[in-house]
Amino acid sequence: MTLSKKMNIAVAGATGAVGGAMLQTLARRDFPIAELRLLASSRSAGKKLAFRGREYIVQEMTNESFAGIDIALFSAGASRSLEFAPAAAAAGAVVVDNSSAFRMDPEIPLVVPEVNPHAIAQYKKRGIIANPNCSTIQMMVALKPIYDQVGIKRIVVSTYQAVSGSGALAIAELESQMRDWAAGKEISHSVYPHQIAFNCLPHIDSFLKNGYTKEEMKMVNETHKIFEDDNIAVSPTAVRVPVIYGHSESINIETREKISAAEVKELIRQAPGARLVDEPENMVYPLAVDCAGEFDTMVGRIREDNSIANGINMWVVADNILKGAALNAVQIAEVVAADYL
Ligand code: NAP
Ligand code: 3JN
Repeated sequence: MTLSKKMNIAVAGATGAVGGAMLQTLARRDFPIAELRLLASSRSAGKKLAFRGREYIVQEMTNESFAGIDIALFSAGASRSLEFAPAAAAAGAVVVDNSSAFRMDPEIPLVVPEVNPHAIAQYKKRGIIANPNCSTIQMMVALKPIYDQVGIKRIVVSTYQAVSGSGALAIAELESQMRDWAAGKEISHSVYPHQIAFNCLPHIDSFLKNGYTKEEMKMVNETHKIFEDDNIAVSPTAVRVPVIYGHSESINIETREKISAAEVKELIRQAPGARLVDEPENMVYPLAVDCAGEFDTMVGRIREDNSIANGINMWVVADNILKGAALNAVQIAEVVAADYL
């Protein structure tokens, strides 16, 4: 996307894992920036961060941080978004928020640019656009062309989520447990309720009364909002696995009309943001280790479900910090800059 006007950009949570990826993504995509303001907590005020070969000093985020800012990219957690995003919007910035704070607010659009870019227009009421949860985003990229072609009745999805989704401390916990295991030492844990090394935890975020976790219900509710269709049945199981970057998903769908595996492959080949990686005969399928650092959502193992009439199975992998968070936010900012400012 070629943008003509330079924007004043604030990154709220610039010292974090997602904030750092936002800076890298702005640089990789040549986003035209006039002024860059890096915001974090008082703990980081004065710290220096590099961007495009220049040093920037991190400032403490306050309600006064947003004067003159065109677009504010938030990834400082939901409570900070609730506290500071309205002030940023009131100061005239368009906020793109990575947290769950506003996702289900009916006045705030929830956007995956390849899927529902038209929803961005609704930002004008509150000045805020929400980025979906990482597990929802990659599923939407893969399912959108199928939804448009034949409709989707039901989605059964199991996620295999990388520890980077829980932040830098979780990466450190996995690495130290691996080292301790190799050294024959006792394994301790603090980020997760159980050992994550050599293990799979069917537990992401807290459990709700209905037996699902919050992470799983985010996938249900966000899918309905993004597809503007509350009739799709969605049943997720979210699992944390000992992978550092890249969420994988096993997705089974029941479509409204019959579609063949060959037709789905053709749709994925043409879908924006998706890449078909599907040559099982050559042992080629999407892998988390190959997705790290990539912008595309990779889709493979596409096959007809042999247990029902209109079913498709697929394996979908994306970099959870990029397409699942930072890249999706920067793509929204690109549309805002090109079409609305
Ligand atoms: P992180 O590495 O822990 O970074 C948190 C950032 O928030 C840091 O820059 C931190 O600054 C800043 N922060 C904390 N308290 C603050 C305050 N009072 N005022 C201003 N800044 C403050 O976490 P992360 O992994 O980058 O994730 C950050 C958030 O992004 C998550 O909480 C979540 O809401 C969102 N997220 C979304 C997805 C998704 O699925 N779309 C995925 C991952 C994360 P200091 O360094 O000064 O503490
Ligand atoms: O666990 C993952 O893989 C994704 C984590 C997302 C996350 C982590 C902390 C707080 C979120 C989110 O984006 O839903 C939040 C939050 O904003 O609620």
